Amino acid sequence: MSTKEQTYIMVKPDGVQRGLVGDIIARFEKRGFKLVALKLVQATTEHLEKHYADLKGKPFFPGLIKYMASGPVVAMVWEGLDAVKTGRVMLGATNPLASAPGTIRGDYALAVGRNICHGSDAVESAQKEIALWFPEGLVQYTNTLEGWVF
Ligand code: FUP
Repeated sequence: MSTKEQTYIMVKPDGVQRGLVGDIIARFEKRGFKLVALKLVQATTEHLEKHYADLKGKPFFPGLIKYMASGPVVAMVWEGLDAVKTGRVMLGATNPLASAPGTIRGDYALAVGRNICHGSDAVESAQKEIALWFPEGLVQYTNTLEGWVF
């Protein structure tokens, strides 16, 4: 059964610098997800180490943190039916070479270490990531276009 969820989606520094923010936002808007939080952030290494705590110890971890701290990221929360799973489908596989055309990574990326965007991989991690990136809370509003955006 599909349920209304919130997911944390982030445009990484390469996505911001390549001018892909608008395209990525447009894809989530057009699909029918509701934007409930959005900001441009220059993250500290400490903050990024918390975000990627599960990957600490991986050989690529230091390079990943350096990449993610190399410029601002766009932090967003999108809400809608099966937002976590559907968001990951829209992003494509972690390794862009394995991402299908039509996905964000499949259309714009080649290297796993420059894969443009992040999306929560489970409802529990989405909740943790949303709390980490938006401690101030989300924006509450009602969408009047009933039946389109849930
Ligand atoms: P994802 O959930 O798709 O973000 O994938 P992971 O949590 O496994 O990896 C997080 C990030 O680490 C990826 F987006 C890119 C980076 N990474 C590498 O640089 N090399 C790898 O072999 C795996 C991941």
